[in-house]
Amino acid sequence: MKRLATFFTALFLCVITMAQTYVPTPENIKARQQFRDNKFGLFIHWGPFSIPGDGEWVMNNKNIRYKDYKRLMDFFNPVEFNAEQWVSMAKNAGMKYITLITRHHDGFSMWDTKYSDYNIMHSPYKKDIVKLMADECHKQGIQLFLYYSLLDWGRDDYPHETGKTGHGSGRTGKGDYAAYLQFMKNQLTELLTNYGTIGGIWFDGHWDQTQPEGAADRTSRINWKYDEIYGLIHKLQPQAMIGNNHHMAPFAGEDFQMFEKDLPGENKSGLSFQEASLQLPVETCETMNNSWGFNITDDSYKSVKQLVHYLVKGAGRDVNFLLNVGPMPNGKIQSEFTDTLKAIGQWMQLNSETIYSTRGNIYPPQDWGVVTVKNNTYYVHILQKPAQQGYIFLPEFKDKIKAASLRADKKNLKFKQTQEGTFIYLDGVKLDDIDTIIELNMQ
Ligand code: JFZ
Repeated sequence: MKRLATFFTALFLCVITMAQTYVPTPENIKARQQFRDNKFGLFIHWGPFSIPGDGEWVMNNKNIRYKDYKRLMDFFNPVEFNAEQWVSMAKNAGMKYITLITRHHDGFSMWDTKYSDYNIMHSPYKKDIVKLMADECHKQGIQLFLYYSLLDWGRDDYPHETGKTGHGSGRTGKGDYAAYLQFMKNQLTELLTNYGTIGGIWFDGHWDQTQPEGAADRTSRINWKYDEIYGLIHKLQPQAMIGNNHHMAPFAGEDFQMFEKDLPGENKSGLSFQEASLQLPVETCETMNNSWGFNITDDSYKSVKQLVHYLVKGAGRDVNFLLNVGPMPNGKIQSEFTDTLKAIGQWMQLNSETIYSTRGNIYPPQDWGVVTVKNNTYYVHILQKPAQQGYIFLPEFKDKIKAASLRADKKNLKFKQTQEGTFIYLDGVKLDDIDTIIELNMQ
């Protein structure tokens, strides 16, 4: 009797919460697991903003009026663009998904949209880039995520007067969020209807309507009505994962959390004050140099080692890595990027087993590196020379080890497990310049 009462109370509570909160479908839950397994993706910032070679914020930063800026559409003719090459490049780097800019803050739509004339079909190129990429991704079996800006520097209906950016665009008058929201819903409906299965939507621009990151007040000056936007997406493609680069704890209806240019716990970017979600998958994005969109003067390229370290450190924290390229306006990707991606791919060829489908956050990051885990195997990644000579120490590590070996040559390693933690002896081990991986077979 008592059990029955408990059952009905539980059922009642379930019904109440279901009415109020988003319950992801089984497909969506599966997509989240897949996302965690995938670990590594390619971010692509590309569009007419690439033409001036000054990053994707050029319109805002140079205060270019929209009526002048729009002319870029007339010169966007990326005749060298080859979707097959881009997708192969990503796959060869070991990436499992691509996140493509479909419309950035400058408002240009990279697909054949009915809802704005400022789109790729009105450029001399006249080919739907989202379609070309979607078809190729599906063909090569790699997931496609779509970046979509909530902020628009050109449209009159975007609530620009309360926005932090885009004030040099020459807009007067007041925005009309109801109209703008309808526009976004129309466009998102196209993106989630005409391009096959989509991995997810990567929203950006929320921060335009808030105090700067780091301020105590995190409220937005407009009500974005995310329940309507997210509801629409989940209705059209329930498995599609929604993420929003608002730099806060996830909002209701979101399926993953993102960080920008930081691992959780760091805040080098000044954008990452949020705590990492313990429920949702987490992703962090980073640039190959210091720019998202093509920047002709930016040659501060990160090394293969730095980028592999970022990937491994992310995996150790259970965080995906979305690595960006900003292709050139002609559709080619500069050799500095392609060479680095190739080298990362070579590292992945040998070591991806210690990354894909592993889970992190099982053991806290140490000065020397991180641990990733899959089934009964722990992968100890030594990224920095350990403080002590001849061994590494894993404080508090008490899980029982059966055998330890150096992954590179399968050589067995001695270890000792004590009250304080675990010692793994590195007798005769030559540390790898990027990552020395030790495999622990657990009892
Ligand atoms: C955003 C975009 O503005 C940028 O162009 C790029 O697409 C990146 C991945 O995401 O970056 C931000 C986000 C927030 C702020 C600045 C840049 N901010 O709060 O000042």
